[in-house]
Order: sequence, then C-alpha cells, then structure tokens
Amino acid sequence: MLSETFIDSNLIKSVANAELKSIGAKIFNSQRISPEEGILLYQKAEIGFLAVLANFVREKLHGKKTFFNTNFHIEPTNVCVFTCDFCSYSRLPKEDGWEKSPEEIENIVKSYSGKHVTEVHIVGGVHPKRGLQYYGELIQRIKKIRPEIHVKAYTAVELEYIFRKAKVGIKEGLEILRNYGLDSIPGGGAEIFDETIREKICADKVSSQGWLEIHETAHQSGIPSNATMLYGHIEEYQHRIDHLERLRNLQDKTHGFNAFIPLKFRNQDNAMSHLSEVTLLEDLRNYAVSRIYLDNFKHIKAYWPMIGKQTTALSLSFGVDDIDGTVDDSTKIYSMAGAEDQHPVMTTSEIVELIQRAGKIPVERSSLYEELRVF
Ligand code: V47
Ligand code: SF4
Repeated sequence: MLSETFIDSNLIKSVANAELKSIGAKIFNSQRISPEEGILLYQKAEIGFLAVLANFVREKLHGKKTFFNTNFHIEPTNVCVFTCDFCSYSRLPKEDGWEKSPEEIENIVKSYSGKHVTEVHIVGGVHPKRGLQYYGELIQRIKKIRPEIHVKAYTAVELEYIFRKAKVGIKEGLEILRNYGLDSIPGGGAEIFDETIREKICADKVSSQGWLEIHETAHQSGIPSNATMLYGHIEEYQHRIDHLERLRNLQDKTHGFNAFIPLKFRNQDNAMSHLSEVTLLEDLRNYAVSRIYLDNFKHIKAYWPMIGKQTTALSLSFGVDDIDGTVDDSTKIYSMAGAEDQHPVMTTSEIVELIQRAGKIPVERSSLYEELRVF
C-alpha cells in the first residue's frame, strides 16, 4: 500500500504552480499559511488539491470522526430593529412579525420531556421591547424545566443591543446572563468583517469590532463560543481571508472558539435576491480553505439546514468534521431564505447513516465536544 506521505509528496510534485506547491508543503509540515497564500488557494487551487490538503488537516485532528449533537432551536421572535439586506426572516416592529410568549417557549421545552436532547440553541430577531432581564429569565425558565441542558444563546448582535439598552458593560452583562444559566454563545452575526462590505449588507447592527470584542470578553470570562461567516454574496476572496484572519488572531489570544461555521448566502425573499447563489464547488472550496486557514480552530461545522444533506455529506471530505445536530424542525431562518429543507429535522439514525455513507465515523458529542457515543 502506498504510504500517505508518499501520496502527499507526489500530490505536491504534480501541482504546476510553484506557489501552490510551497503552500501544500507548508500544510503537510503543519505550518501556518499567510493571508496572501490563503487568497491564492481560493483563486488558483484545483478542488481536488484543496480536498487533499483540507482532509489532511481534518484527519490529523480527528481522523474519520464526525461530530453531531442532539439539539433543538428556540426562535423567540422574528421582530427585529435591524435591517440586514440578506435576511428573509425578520420583520420590522411596525410589520406583522411573530413573537412567542414565555409560556409558549416553556411548552416547547416541555415537549422534549423524556426525550434525549443535550442542547438548546436560542437565536432570533432583536425585539425593541425585550431587555436583559427578559433574556435572562428566559434561560432561567428553560433551566428550571431541563436543568442539565446546555443553553447556547443569543448572538453578539442581540447581546450588543441588550447590554447597550441595559447600560451595562459586556463583562457585566455576560456575567448576569451566566448567572441565569447561559453556557455558550452561538456564532451568528459575524457576517463578513470587512467594514466596506458590512456597511453595504448590514450597516445598522453590531460592528465587526463590537462582534469580536463580545466574543473576546466571553472567552476571557470562560464562556465559549462559535464563529460564522456569511459568504457567497458581494464579498470577494480577500474579504473572506480578512474575516478568517481576524478570527484566527482572536483564537490565538483566547482559544475560546469551539467551531467555525461558514453560512452560505441564500437568496430567497430578501433585499439581495437579485444575487445568484454560489455553486456547490464554491461551497466545497470555502470549507476546504477555511479548514486549512484556521489552524487553531478544532472544528469546522457544516450547518445542514442551510446547505442541505447532500452538500453536507460531501463537505466531510473537504475539511468538515461537525454537522451540528438533529435540529428537530425548530428553525425558520433558512427555510425562509430558500434552503431546500422546509422542515429541517434528522433523527439520530438518519445523521448516523449520512455520516457512515460518507465513509466517516459518527460521534454524538456534547456542546463542549465531549464524546457521548461513538457509532
Ligand atoms: O448571523 C441570515 C445567517 C445567522 C441568511 O453557533 C443567513 O452553532 C444565509 O448564528 N442566507 C444566524 N445565512 C445563524 C447562526 C448559527 C447557525 C447555525 C449554527 C450556529 C452555531 C449559529 O444566519 C445570521 C446570518 O449570518 N443568515 N439570513 C441568508 N439569507
Ligand atoms: Fe435582525 Fe438578525 Fe435578520 Fe439582521 S440577520 S435583520 S439582526 S434577525
């Protein structure tokens, strides 16, 4: 049998471009690549070359293990004071949005009674009438019903707004929420950090600097988080690398990010519907470059309700090692934006089958990536 090192070194030799050759050698030697090299990978590398490099990094970290968890989402409201152009989901306060009462939210949690779920993910619009205490008490109510559940709640967009409204600093605000039961912070709201692009697609919400500051403070307070990147709209490769570079720098400082989640722009029913969605090849390229570039992130997550099950299965050969969770038809953000799955739900056995058919080993994980069950 050919040794992997032999295949790897032959792969490098077979690449005509000298710069790509040197990038390949760096990756096989576990060296960090520069922003210029990251851009070159996006622009010039063949998809097969990227797959081998990304898979090398993935297997060095996790072998064939692929992680998922058993979770559901709560979306308290789609009423939002902000006006992100890519959002198909939100409604302005003067429009006819929906809002769940605390009792309705409690009933969602109670509906899982006796069922195996380990995480609830709470994210929604930024409602002008809701404040820090409301958000905190929501967590408290959930924990009262399910004390053991991991609460991953509120993006930096929601946090920046409620802390500002409550006139508390980030550290203090996070401490208050932690005392109510907050366990970690989801990665949403990062979009794209480049200020010129951000100004064009989501001018009025938390700035890039604000997003990074909230996550940095959370990490310093011992609250882990995720990071996302919205790609495939008006940004260029340089903007994606700038985004990854800012995340890599923060992760060097804090090591508080659990996973990076690229989110593909979906174009249905929003103010950016005139833009085409990028191709499957571009999705795979993006997963691979993200895996290669973010050498200090342990996990790259494909969010299947957003990209569909087929692309998710393919992504496992392009650097992805985590496919989020069962979700249980509890999110509307992506179906309203045009995702294939109008009712996103996968049972544990469907997830296990998807992962096994892709040639990988399914591992049910906790929210903090402890291995709960290997299939
Ligand atoms: O920030 C909104 C995105 C995000 C569209 O941390 C869109 O585990 C594509 O935070 N096309 C919120 N994307 C979702 C989020 C998330 C999702 C999955 C896992 C985790 C995690 C976090 O949804 C927003 C925005 O980037 N989004 N509209 C759209 N049309
Ligand atoms: Fe509001 Fe979030 Fe939609 Fe932006 S993406 S409009 S912050 S719900």
